[in-house]
Amino acid sequence: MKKISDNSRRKFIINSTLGTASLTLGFSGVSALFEGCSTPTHLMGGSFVTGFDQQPLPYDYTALEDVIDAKTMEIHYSKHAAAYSKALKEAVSAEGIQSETAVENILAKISKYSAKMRNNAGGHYNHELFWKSMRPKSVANKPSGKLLEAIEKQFSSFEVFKTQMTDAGTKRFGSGWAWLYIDNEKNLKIGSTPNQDNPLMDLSEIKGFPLLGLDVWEHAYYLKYQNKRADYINNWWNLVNWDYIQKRYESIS
Ligand code: MN3
Repeated sequence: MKKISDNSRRKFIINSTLGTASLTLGFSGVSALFEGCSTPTHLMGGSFVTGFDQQPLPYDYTALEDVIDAKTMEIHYSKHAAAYSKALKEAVSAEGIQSETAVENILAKISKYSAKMRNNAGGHYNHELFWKSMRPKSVANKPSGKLLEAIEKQFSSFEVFKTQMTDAGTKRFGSGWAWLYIDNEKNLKIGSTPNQDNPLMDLSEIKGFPLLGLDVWEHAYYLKYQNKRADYINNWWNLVNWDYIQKRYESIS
């Protein structure tokens, strides 16, 4: 990792756009964006920095059809998630936050901001992660390498891990998310949050860096699964893009 003095690093970040900073400085530079926040800086991974705009969906609305129908994907991405991004930008403007600020940086201090900021910074971040965390259905879908080793060490097996995260999603009362995240001691953990909260938020009961998030709001599954959230979750495991989750893990471990 390239060493950059604290002073020049801060100066560079102040003077540069978020995109340039994350591309040029990698992990150490992005970490500096979070200095002074309650969330540990070492947990903030490399190029995994989120801006305020929605990124293009990495596949067609029909691509996940076996598990999530195209209509649900279209409404979820183009209505629900788009609305979070739009409202986040309104909240950012209302609170005078600079346009190059990382969403992660806002989440780390979310207790200082409005409910509108909390709901929409969380909603935007969570969905940007969610879309990238999926890909068209593949059989025998599981992680490998260092992430698989860490999962097996922490949860005894991949199957036990899946059961526990499925449980976290199924039992979340009302709307929210289930998470695989890394806590402040760099241990893998499973947990859930209500509404659009996530482990990056300073006021969250579970704290750390999210690796994988599962949306269990009814808007994510109701057209195809109605009240059967457990069926949605069981099928959803076939969609997880473990290559991407492994990259997130490797960027901070
Ligand atoms: Mn959603």
